[in-house]
Parts: sequence; structure tokens; C-alpha cells
Amino acid sequence: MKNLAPAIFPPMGIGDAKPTNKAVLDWVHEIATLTQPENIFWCDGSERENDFLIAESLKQDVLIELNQKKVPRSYLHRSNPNDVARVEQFTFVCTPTKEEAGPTNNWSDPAETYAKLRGLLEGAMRGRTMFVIPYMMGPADSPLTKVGFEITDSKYVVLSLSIMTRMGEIALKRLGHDPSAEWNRGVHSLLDVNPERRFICHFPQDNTIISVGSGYGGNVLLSKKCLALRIGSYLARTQGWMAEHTLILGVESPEGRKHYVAAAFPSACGKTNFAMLIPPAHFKGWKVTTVGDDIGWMRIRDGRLYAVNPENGYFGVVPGTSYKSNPNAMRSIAHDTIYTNVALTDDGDVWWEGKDGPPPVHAIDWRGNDWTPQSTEKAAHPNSRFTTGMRNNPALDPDVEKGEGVPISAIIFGGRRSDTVPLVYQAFDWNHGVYLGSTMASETTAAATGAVGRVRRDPMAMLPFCGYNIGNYFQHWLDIGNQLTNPPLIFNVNWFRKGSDGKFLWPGFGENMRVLKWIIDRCQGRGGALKSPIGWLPSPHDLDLAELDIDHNAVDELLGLDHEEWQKEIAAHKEFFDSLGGVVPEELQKQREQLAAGFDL
Ligand code: GTP
Ligand code: SPV
Ligand code: MN
Repeated sequence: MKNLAPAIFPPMGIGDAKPTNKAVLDWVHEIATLTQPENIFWCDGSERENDFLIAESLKQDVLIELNQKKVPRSYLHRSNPNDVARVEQFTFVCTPTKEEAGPTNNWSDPAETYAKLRGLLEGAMRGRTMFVIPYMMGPADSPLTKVGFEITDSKYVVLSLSIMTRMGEIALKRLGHDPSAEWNRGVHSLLDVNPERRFICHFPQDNTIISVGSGYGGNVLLSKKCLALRIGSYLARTQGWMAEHTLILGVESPEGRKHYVAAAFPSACGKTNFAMLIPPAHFKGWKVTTVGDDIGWMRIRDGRLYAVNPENGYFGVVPGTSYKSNPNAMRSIAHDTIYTNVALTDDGDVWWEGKDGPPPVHAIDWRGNDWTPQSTEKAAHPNSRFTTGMRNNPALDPDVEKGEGVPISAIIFGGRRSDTVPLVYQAFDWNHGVYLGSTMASETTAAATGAVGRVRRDPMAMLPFCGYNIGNYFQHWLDIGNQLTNPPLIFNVNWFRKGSDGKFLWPGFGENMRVLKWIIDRCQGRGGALKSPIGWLPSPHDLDLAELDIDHNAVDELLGLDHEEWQKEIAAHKEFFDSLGGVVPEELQKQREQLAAGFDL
């Protein structure tokens, strides 16, 4: 077997940040005995360590040096072409019973799965270095914060986690010496990066994740989808909080009144862009700030929901990112960034489809092949990504480190729907909002392997990320609502509705401020709306469309309900609930009947 990750031997003072908690040491010993690495590297996330790992990664072609004048301290990584996205079909929730994993997860028996994975991991790190990464999810002083350890044989994972999490001493301090303290055990090995030996397995009852055979993104940065969402959602239910696939943004009016909203959109459906929104000129004095771009952990305090972003950086979609669409992202990724699977220009810069300016006359594509504008292949993979620290973001919210979190005024669901779903509408109340979330759907994207553009139900944007039975998850949402005296208002948005010419009807990006403004108005008891069978709908004059070049008919279409489309939509809701085999709470069935009655169905 080709050695994909040859061992490295650090000089004194690097790679020796050994933790003291006995439970951690015992576990590391157990995994080392199984995987038999050449040596163990105890990570501390320091700058010296980072510099050393970057130098080694450049030597071993794990990273490619970019033009340091154009993109300082930034590097390109090319993943194996067979390994470019999350693999939902190889992702498992290994609860003691199949029922606990529920109808939407792949389930496999914990004992059998441990045995299979042990077989795959046996001797897997021979000749390699085993890195032990302590990390913390959430601000240092938050009651929601969790500690995790990831063992990996990938330097790319170490370098990425040092951006994406709070890594090193801060995590060890939070964990302390108590061997019975709660912490997540994550084991990752590249093996031989073969899709036939690629499994992402979660053992919620053991707070354990084992991921093998991939070196890409959400499959291997175990802090993110695996811990913060799958294991996180399981812990959240048992501990009475929420772990959601949401951005969190702050929006401040010219008078200085500030609201925070959380928005759950499926993968590659606009969270990073919305979280970094810059309002158009017409909204002078309005300011949007980013708390998080992908994951929100929320808890109840004084009858309200408060949210923290457990992450420390952004693993964002590159294609389509430009100074026109998302200037804050462009500034964030101008330095200290790891790019994965973008194109490399002849002068050592990065390029991708949708970047400002003309395409380069020649580049090396994400696979490492020559590329010209005449090529039929894309230069950057559609799921190419940037990994960058949140402190690079000029719009970072000042309260991002606040342990108690930020109070959430609105929760927004949204997906990619070419038809049927209006630009924005508001749920009648919390339970109706839970119904909107539970029945939302979106066209699939390149963020996961498989068909792209297929409409599928993706409840709360959590279909691939809910670590337990989806029926219990719906009930958990309903239960949380019962405990809130001041619940967030719930909305649904759709930036992606298309006209008969197949083009997006709504300009999106910064112009989404117009929708956000209506949402904030509604939170303040203002803003007009008409009662419709699906919820409160703004009429065209309720949205501030001043200085926007948009056709009246397009606005009518964006805010319109087509009865035929909604008949089909409601039938699809029923079909989805039926497919879940009796786990859907009665309350949501009732909501569906009420919706159908509104359309005389
Ligand atoms: P994940 O990181 O996979 O969870 O994705 P995300 O939800 O953060 O999506 P992101 O903001 O990265 O956007 C994904 C793609 O959608 C990019 O190509 C964007 O350019 C595009 N996009 C984002 N917002 C809009 C919008 O308002 N309108 C349109 N038409 N496209 C958008
Ligand atoms: C997503 O797919 O929702 C992502 C990217 O945020 S990944 O980390 O690869 O899951
Ligand atoms: Mn995501």
C-alpha cells in the first residue's frame, strides 16, 4: 500500500504537548496499540507547531505553496479526486437499536461496526505519525462548550482544525483532570483513501466518532458535522438544548437597535453568504455582523433562545465567491487560508468559477491538469472550499466570544426551490414554524456526493446531520417551544425561485437585506403581511424594494402562491411524513391537515 502520510519527526519542543487527563491517555494508548503509528505527535495548535507542519506538508505535497505576495500565508490542498464531498451513503449512526437512529439515518450495529472498524484500523498508521488534537467547541466560558480530541494521521486535518476550532491548551484546561469528564473521542485515519473503505461512524451513546478512508471536509474535520451536529444533536436532546445547522448573524439598525437571527439552510444553500451580508447602499446605517456561518448551539435562558457558534473558522464554498457576491468572504480569504480543490494560476494565485475578473488564459485545475477557458471541465471543483479563521472576517460580531450566547429574535428556514416556495413568509406560531422546518425541501448540491439538483425533504437542513430519530428531533423542537416565553419568530425564505426563462427571479446576496429587514420589522411588531394558507406573506409594498432594479411581475411571482404547485407540495409533505413510518408527532400531522384545509384539500 502506498504510504499516503509518511511519518514526520519534529524537533524538541514541538509535538510534545501531552495531556494529563488519564482517560485521554488511556484512549490514546488503546488507539496507538491498534493503529501502530511510527510516533505520536501531541498537538498544541501553537504557531511554531503550525509552521513546522506547513513546512512538512509542503515537502510531502500535502500542501502547495501559493504566491505569498498575492495570498500571504495561504496554501492549496488537492484532495483525492474520489474524495471531494461528504458521503452520506457511508455515514452511520450506531445506536444500540435501529429505532434510536430512526428512519432517516443509516444505522449499523455498534458492536459489529466497532469490530469492522478495528479491523480496518489495525496497523493503519504504520510508518505514519499519529497526531492527537485537543480542541474546544464554543467560547471558553460558555455552558454549552464541549471538548473533543481527534486522533488523525492527516496533517491537513491538524492544520484545518487549528483554524476551525479552539485548539490546544485552552481545550485541555477546559477538560481538566477528572477522568469522568465529558469529552468526545474522534479517531480518523486516511487508510488508503479508497471509497470502498470509507466509513463515517457515530456512536452517540459513547460520545465517539470513527472516520476512515477519506481526507475531505465534513468527513474528517470531526469537530464539525460529526461532533457539533450529529453527536451534538444527540447530546442536545438529552441535555435540553439545540444543535442546529444554522448561521447566526447580528443586524443593527441605524438607531443602534440590534437583533440576532439564526438561519438553517441546507449545504451550499447560502448560509456563509447570508451571514456575511453587506446591505445595499439604500440601507444606509444598517449593519450585519457574523456570529457563525454553519452551526448554532442554542439554549434556553430567561425564556429565550441564546446561541453560540461552536466553531472558530469557516469551511466555506469557494465557487461563486467574489467581491460582488461576498466582499467580506473575499477579504477573509485574502490571507491565512487553506484552499482545497481550487485552480492554481501560472503566477501562483488561486482561481475559481465566479471569481472577479476574466478567467486566466491558463491554469492548473483542481485535479492537477492543464486548464484553459476552452476546457469543458471546471477549473475548481464545485465543492471546492476555503478554510479560514473567523477573525479574518471584517464583519465578525463583537459578541462571538460571549459565553452566554446572543439572544435569537428569529429563526429562518430556507432551501433551494426553483418553484412553489415564495421569497419569504412567516409562520403563524412556533409549532407552525416547526412544521415549516420539518417539511422544508431543497435541491441537492455538490456538498455531498450523488445527484445534484434533485428536490429532497431536508428537515431543518438537518437530514444528513441529525444524530438520532427524526421523530424525536421534531418532538424536541416542539418541547423547546413549550419552554420559551419569548420564542423567536419563525420564517421561511427561498432565494432560488426561477422564472419561466430558468433564471433566478431574486438578485440575492446583499439584496437579501430587503427580506431580512422585513423579518426584523415583524420581530418588532411592525411590517405588513397578509394571512395566507401557508403563513404571513408580505405583499410587494411590504418589502423595501427602493433602488432595486426588479420587474414588478418578478416580485409578484416571487411572493405568489400557485395552487397547483401547493397541491403537489402538500401531497409531498404527506408522502414524506408517511415515509417516516409513524414517528412524526401528532401536532405536526395536525399542522399538515390545517394546511391542506387552507387549500380546500
Ligand atoms: P455549506 O458550507 O455547505 O453549509 O454551504 P452554505 O449554506 O454556507 O452556502 P454558501 O453561502 O457557501 O453558498 C453556496 C452557493 O450558493 C455559492 O455558490 C453561492 O454563491 C450561492 N448563493 C449564496 N447566496 C445566494 C443567493 O442569495 N442567491 C443565489 N442565487 N445564490 C446564492
Ligand atoms: C456542509 O456540507 O454542510 C458543509 C461542508 O458545511 S462539510 O464540512 O464538508 O460538511
Ligand atoms: Mn454546512
